[in-house]
Amino acid sequence: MFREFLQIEKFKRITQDLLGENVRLHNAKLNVKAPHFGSPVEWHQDWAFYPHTNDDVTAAGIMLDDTRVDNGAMFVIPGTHRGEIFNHHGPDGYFCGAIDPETAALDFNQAVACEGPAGSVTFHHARTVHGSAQNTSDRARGLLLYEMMAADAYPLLSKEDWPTFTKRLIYGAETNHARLRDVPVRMPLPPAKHQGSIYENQMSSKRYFGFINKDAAPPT
Ligand SMILES: O=C(O)CCC(=O)C(=O)O
Repeated sequence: MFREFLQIEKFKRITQDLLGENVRLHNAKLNVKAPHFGSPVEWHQDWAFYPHTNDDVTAAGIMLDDTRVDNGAMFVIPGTHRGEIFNHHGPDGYFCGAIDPETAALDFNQAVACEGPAGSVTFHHARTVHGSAQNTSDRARGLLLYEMMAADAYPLLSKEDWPTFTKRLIYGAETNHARLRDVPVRMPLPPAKHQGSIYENQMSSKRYFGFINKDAAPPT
């Protein structure tokens, strides 16, 4: 079913308008925020997690529930995809998948909430700074994310074998031509101490959004 969604004509057309005919899926994931509990996602750029040879890289978010700020809508800071790649390392020097909100030259007041009825779809560039707050409402918030790139954007860091890699091609034709562009890159190295999902990576990061439910440990 998750693969079938990618073949919806309108979704495919918009994605190819953004990335070109040949597109690879990097990852698909479901971020579910339970009522009163669902964790924040600290400010970050997806590009910091998976730099490629060019930045024709985007993520589509499909809202599975009516989404408002109070149930944890994702915020984006417009225009940041044209700027620098922020440091996503903690004070210990390890990658932690989050920007330090106290030192980064970012105006968080410029952030725009991606709100909409269930079924709404957003696309954000991999260099766009984004994040989301805890779900403080009594409604769940599900966000299905497809991270995708032009097929000639090759990962700078990958241990994947060829059959697995090429299986991720979703539109058009495979290529072994890596298109190189002058893009800012900070390697996510040394790797996060807390491996796994973004929630785990960010466990050692400073908090902007905070976690209100002080008695409850954030999900791992
Ligand atoms: O679930 C969210 O609100 C944001 C998720 C996100 O940015 C991510 O998983 O990279």
